[in-house]
Amino acid sequence: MAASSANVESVTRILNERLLQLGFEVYPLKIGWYNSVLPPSLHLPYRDDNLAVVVLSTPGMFEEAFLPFMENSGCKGLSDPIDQCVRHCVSTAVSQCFPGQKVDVRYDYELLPSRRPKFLAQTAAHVSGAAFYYQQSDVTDHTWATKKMFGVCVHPKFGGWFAIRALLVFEEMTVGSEMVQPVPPDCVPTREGRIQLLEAFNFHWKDWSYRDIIHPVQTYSQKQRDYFTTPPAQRFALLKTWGFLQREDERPT
Ligand code: B12
Repeated sequence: MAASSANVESVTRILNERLLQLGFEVYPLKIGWYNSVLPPSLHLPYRDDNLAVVVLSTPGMFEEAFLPFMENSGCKGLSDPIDQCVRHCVSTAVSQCFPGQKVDVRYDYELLPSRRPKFLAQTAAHVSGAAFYYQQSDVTDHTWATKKMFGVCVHPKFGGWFAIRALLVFEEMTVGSEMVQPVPPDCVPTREGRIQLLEAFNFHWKDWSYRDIIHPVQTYSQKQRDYFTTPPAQRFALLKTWGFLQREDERPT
């Protein structure tokens, strides 16, 4: 099918109708915005004017999507339960909202055969305007010498209390020049703030202080904190203490 002009507002509205109540947010972007900041080896193999949507999970996702997913025994096998839940929510929304449309859904945890991630989540979040991506290059005259500091996105409402989960590429939908690239809110504008943020994310990420670099409107609930501070291998045992995974065929061995 030839590419057809997309109504960006209607695509985001339809997705939001399904996903907002599950604790996700969606932000549209053009593939060209993403590819233009990356070297050719990391480009997505689509047209510059192809429509894509980046999907974030907010603090609400745990209670609004994950616990009900576990309750309904949606979790099967040994792969990460949160990843299974996100995949279930996003793929169901896409197939029900856009039946017959070619949509390439890429998840944050998926790797290409080259071992590279299937998409760079932080770059996608930044160019869509969802969350500013603070990188080493955003701090002038820093003192980290030759050390590589990993960058981190900050959401204007949730600070660091969110995750970037998926990129949907609408292979048959294009958008025109009327779609203007939004600038993400620069919520950490000072040099000192950016140094504090990057140091917290790189050297103390386990204490989660980087998440509070701005005053967030909502953070993870105590139950969600308990889940994410539990090492991944012990999360199945924790889920059992919460009454999930009780049926024989769902119990990991
Ligand atoms: C591999 C990986 C890791 C690795 C390596 C980290 C890294 N950044 O390379 C390890 C295991 C160390 C790691 C650890 C963590 N990670 Co991690 N990780 C990833 C993953 C899967 C891929 C990142 C990657 O390989 N990037 C490749 C490098 C080369 O990209 P880059 O540094 O951004 O460089 C590009 C940009 O600079 C771009 N570029 C150039 N110029 C410009 C200009 C502009 C304006 C822009 C926008 C871009 C741009 O070009 C460069 C490439 O050429 C992502 C998910 C994903 N699919 O993206 C999560 C991700 C980055 N991790 C995340 C997190 C939270 C963590 C941890 C805190 C653990 C956790 N999950 O709780 C720790 C903290 C880091 C630390 N201190 O160790 C989050 C970050 C969320 C956020 N707010 O930003 C992500 C996005 C996962 C998610 N689902 O949300 N991680």
